[in-house]
Amino acid sequence: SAPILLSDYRAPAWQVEQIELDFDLGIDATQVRSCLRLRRDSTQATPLCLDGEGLELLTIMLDGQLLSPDDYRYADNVLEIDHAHDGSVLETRVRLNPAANTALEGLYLSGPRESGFLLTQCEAQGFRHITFFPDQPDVLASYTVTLRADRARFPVLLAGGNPDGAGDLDGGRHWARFVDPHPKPSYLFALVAGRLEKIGREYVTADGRPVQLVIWAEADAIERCHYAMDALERSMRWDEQAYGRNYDLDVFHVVATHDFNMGAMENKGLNIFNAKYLLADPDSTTDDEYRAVEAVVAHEYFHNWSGNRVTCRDWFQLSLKEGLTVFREQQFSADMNSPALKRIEDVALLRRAQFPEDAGPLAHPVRPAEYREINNFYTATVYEKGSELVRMLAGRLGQAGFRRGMDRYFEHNDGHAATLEDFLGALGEANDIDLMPYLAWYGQAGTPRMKARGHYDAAQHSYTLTLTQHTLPTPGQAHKRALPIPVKLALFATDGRMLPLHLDGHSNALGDEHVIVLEQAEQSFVFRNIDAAPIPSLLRGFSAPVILDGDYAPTELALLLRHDIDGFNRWEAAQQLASRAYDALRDGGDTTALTAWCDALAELFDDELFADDALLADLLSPPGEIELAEREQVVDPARVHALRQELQQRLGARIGAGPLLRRYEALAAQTNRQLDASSQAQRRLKRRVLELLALIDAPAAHAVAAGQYQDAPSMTDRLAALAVLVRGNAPQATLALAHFRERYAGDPLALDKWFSVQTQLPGELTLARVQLLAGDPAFTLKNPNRVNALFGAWARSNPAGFHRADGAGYRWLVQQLRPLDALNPQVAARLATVLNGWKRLEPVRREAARSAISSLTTGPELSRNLTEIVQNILG
Ligand code: BAL
Ligand code: ZN
Repeated sequence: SAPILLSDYRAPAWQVEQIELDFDLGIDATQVRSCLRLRRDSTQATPLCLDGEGLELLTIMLDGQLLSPDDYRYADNVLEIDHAHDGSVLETRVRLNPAANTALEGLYLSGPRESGFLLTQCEAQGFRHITFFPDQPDVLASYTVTLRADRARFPVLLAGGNPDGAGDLDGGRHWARFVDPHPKPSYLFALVAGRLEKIGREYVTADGRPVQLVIWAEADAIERCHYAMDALERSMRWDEQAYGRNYDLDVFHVVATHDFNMGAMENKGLNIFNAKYLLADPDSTTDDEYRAVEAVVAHEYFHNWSGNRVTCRDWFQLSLKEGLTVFREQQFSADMNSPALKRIEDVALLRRAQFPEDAGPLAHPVRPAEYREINNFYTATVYEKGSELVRMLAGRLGQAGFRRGMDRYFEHNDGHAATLEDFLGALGEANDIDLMPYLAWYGQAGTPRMKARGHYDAAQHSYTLTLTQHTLPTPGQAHKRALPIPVKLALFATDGRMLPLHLDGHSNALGDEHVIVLEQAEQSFVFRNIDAAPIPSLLRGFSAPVILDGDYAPTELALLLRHDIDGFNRWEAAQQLASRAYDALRDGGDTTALTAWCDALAELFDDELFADDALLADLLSPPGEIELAEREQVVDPARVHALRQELQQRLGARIGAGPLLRRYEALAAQTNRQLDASSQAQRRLKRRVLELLALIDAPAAHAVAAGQYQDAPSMTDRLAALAVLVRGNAPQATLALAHFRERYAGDPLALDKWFSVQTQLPGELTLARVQLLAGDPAFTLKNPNRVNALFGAWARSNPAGFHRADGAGYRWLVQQLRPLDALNPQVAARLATVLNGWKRLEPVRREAARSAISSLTTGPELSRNLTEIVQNILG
C-alpha cells in the first residue's frame, strides 16, 4: 500500500455532528446499528467516504430510504455513498464476530467464551472494525450509545460518557444508555460488557463536581485494584493543582483486562487497562510495577485533557498528546516519589529504548512525515523523546511560564483537534517568546551528538566552553540541521564547591546554575572571574536528549560523582565513568577510569553519611548491555555481556565480599513488605548488593538468594532472589522455579514473571529454555502479555542469549513471527522491532540476522503492520 503523507493532509469534507450507536451484544454475533448526522464542508466536492474493515454489511439507509447496491460501493475498506448532502442522516447495520477477533482491535472477547467479557480497543483505527465511520481524529462527534444484551451473561454494560438510563427487556435481556456531552474522535469510543466486579469511590473535583470513580475487574482480581484507586485519586488532585484541570463527567470508569495490545487506553470516561498496569498487591507485584501502575493510571487520567479535550488533528501529531502526557506523568511521578530517581529511570529508558531506535533503520522524527501503518508509530521516539521535547520547552519557559502557556493551549484548543504548531504557538504566545525554532526537533530524526571542550585561561581568569553539535544521517534524512539545545550547567572547583557564574553577555551574576542554549553547529561561552580550571557539570537533569562527549578526565567525573548536588548528574557522572572503565577493559591499557570508578563507588558504599539507599543502588549499576553496545561501531553482544560482567566483578571485588555480605545482612534485617520510599530503597539496594556478590562469590550469593526466595514477604524480594539464581544457573534455581510455578499457577501476571525470568539464563542455555517454555501448556500466542513475557524479555533483556553467533535465535524468533502475525499483527510488528540493530552486528551475526529477516519477505503475505517493519528494518 502507498504511504500516507503528512503533506497530503486535508481538512475532512464531511463531519459527523452526532452519532447514535445501538449494540445487540453477543459473543459470536454482535449487531451494530449506527446513525450519523452529517455535515458537509460546502467548499469541497468530495463524495461521502466512510472507513469500514471486516464488517458484514446488513443494510444502509440514507435519510430514511433503504439504499440499493447501485447507490454505494464498498471496496478496499471504504464505503462510498452517493446522494448524501449537508444534514443527511445515514443509518448502517453491520454484524461482527467478537470471539473471532484475535487482533484485539475493535470489539473482542477477553478470556474464555463461557466466562470472558466483551470490550473494545479503537486507537488508532479500531472503530472502523465496529461500524462505518470517517475514522480519523479530526472528526469529532457527540455520542449516544445504547447497549442491549442477555442480563445473565452480560450483567455489566458500560460505555463512555454519562449514564442515561437502563432497564429490562423481554427474554432475560437488558439495556443501558450512555451520553457523552463532549464531542470526541472515534478512537476514544469504548464499551465493555460482561461479568465484572467493582470497587467505587466518591470524588469531588476542585470546581465542585461530584464524580463516581469505579474500577472494574473480574472477581478474582477486584481486591487488587485498591492501589490503582488511590493512584487515580492522587492523579486527579495533582492535575487540579499542577495544571488547574478538573474532571468533566459524572462518572469515571476503569476496567482491567488480561488481553490488551497496549499498556492502557484513555477512552473518554471509560479507561481500559492492561491488567499488568492496574492490579497490584505485595504478594505478586514488584516495587517497580507498583510505580508503573501509579504512572500509567496517571497517564491515562491526564489524557482526559491532553488528548481528549484537546485531541490530535491527524496521527502525525500523535506526540502532541503522547509526548505531552508522558511529560505530565513524569512530573507527577517525580512529585509522588523521588525526582532524582524518576529522572534516572526515565533517562535510562530513553537510552535503552529510544536512542537505539533513533540510531537504526527504524529511526523517525517525533512527528513522522509518513507511515503505512500508524500502529507502528506508538514508539519510544513519539512517547519518550516527545516527552523530552516538552521538557525542553518547559525548561525554557520556567514553571510559571509553562503553566501560563499550558493554560493558553487548553483554552484555545479545547474541543478541537490540534497540531504541534498550535502547541508551540500557545506556549510561545503566552510568554512572548518565539518557540518555533524548537519545531525542528519534531521533524528531525536521530540523536544529536554534542561535544563540549573547555579551555581555562589563567591570565584572564576566564573559562571558555565550546559546544558543537552534529547529528548523523537517518533513513530519508541525509542532511541534518543544528537544533536549539538547552544546556543547564554549573561549574565546580576542584574542592567540590559550585562557582558563581559570570557569563559574557550577561550583566548580572547568574547564581551557580544556568541554562545556555546552543543554537548553531558551534558556539563558545565565556565565563569570567574564575580562579582555577573548573569542572563543568553539563546537561544537568538531562536538559536535552543528546549524546554528550564531555572530554573529562576520570578524576573529574569522580569529583562530580562525589560532589554534584544534582542527583541525576551524580548518577550521570557514574555512568560516564563506568562507560570509560568499560572502554578501558575492552581496549586494554590505561586503567585510570576503571580504578577511579571502583574507588569512588567503594568510598560511597562505605560512607555512613550517604543515606540514600536507592540512589546508591543506581550509582552501583553501570549502563546496561544495550547502552554499552551503542558505543560500539560493530557489536558483538556476547563480548559486550562478558565485558560488562567483568566490569561489575571488578567493582564487587573492590568493595569486597565481606562488606557486601554485611551490608546485605543489615538491609535484610529491615525486610518488610511496606511500600514507603525507604522500604523500597532498602529492597533496591539489597538486590543490587546481592547481584554484585553473585559475581564474585556465587556459592555464597546463591545460598543467600535461596533463603531470600523462601522467606520473601513481597514479590520484589522473591523475584530478585529468583533472578539471581536463574542468571547464575544456580542449582537452587530448579526448585525455586518449580515452587513459583505452583504457587502462582492461577495468577497470569505472576506467571508472566515466571516465563520472563527464565529468559535470563546465561548464554547458550537460553534458546533451548525459551523453546521449551514456548511449548508449555500455559504459553499462548494469543495473549500479548505472555508473548512479551517470553519472546520480548528474551530478545530485549538478554542480548547475549538472543544474539547467538550461529543465528539460531534469529531464525527461531522469525519462525514465531508468522503465526503470531496471523493472530495479532500489532504484537508481531512490535516484537519484530527487536531486530532493529542488525546492521551494526559483527559480520557473522549480521549475515545470520539479515538472512532470517529476509525470509519473511517471501512466502505468504504478512500483515501491513509487519510488512512495514520488515521493509524498514531491511532498509
Ligand atoms: N493512547 C494509547 C495508550 C496511551 O498512550 O495512553
Ligand atoms: Zn498515552
